[in-house]
Amino acid sequence: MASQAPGGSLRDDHTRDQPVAAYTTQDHATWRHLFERQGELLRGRACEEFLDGLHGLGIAAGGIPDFERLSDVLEAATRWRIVAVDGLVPDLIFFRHLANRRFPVTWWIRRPEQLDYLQEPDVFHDIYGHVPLLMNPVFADYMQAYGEGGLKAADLGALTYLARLYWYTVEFGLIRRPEGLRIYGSGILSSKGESIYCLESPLPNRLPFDLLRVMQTDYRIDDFQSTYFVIEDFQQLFEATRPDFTPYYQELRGRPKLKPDAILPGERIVERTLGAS
Ligand code: HBI
Ligand code: FE
Repeated sequence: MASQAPGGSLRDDHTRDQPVAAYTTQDHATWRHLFERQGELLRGRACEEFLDGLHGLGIAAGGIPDFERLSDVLEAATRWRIVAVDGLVPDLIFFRHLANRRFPVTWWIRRPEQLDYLQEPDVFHDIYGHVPLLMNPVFADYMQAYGEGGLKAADLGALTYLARLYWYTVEFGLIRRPEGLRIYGSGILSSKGESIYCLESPLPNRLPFDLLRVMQTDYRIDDFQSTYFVIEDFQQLFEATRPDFTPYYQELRGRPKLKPDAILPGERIVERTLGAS
């Protein structure tokens, strides 16, 4: 990472104070570049809720934002706050933060040579990709329910299934709108190439969201997705997480894992409708 290693100590919940002094001018320039590039791309591609959240947070192109300031705005809207972490944290720690309406945000930013791709989340992916939708009350409740579900899934040895749900919704989800498909997944919103590919390429399958089908489907972490799942609205996601998942996990244990590009007999592909449908 370009930012210098932070000074302060790491707390036992894997959080630290955001090391704002560690950011270099290059780091802020990298933020500006990514922010402006995605801003151009996402008009007409990102869902309105994302654009409204980004605007509501007052995140500027200027440079890497202050997490405490963003948390004050976010907390007033949906009672979420941001906590700074060094990168991916253990599942249980992650779920516990989500269950308490704390979103873990990696504090450092990618190097200039990583502008188009990096494996693990950095501050641009987490702040720009994830935080704006936490301003939406329904999605904010879904994310807390997901965290609570994760703690239960851990007890049931069912984390693989729940990781797929996170991947195909929070990270790579699409939503259907009268004017066409729109993006809400953070992994797409923070990626130049995938913001275009997910809506316009004929290659990937786009399937209607189905909870069990999602949790049965494996995913790729090193390339664009082979399948995107399309929801009708965030309420559908939130409702899907209401029931106790124990019987779902039971059912899934009896089903084979599906490859990322699988299509089952009779499955309906959602059409690529760009602009007026
Ligand atoms: N940690 N900081 C961070 N960010 C994530 O998105 C994250 C994580 N740990 C685990 C994890 N995601 C995945 O296992 C989710 O599917 C839960
Ligand atoms: Fe993410």
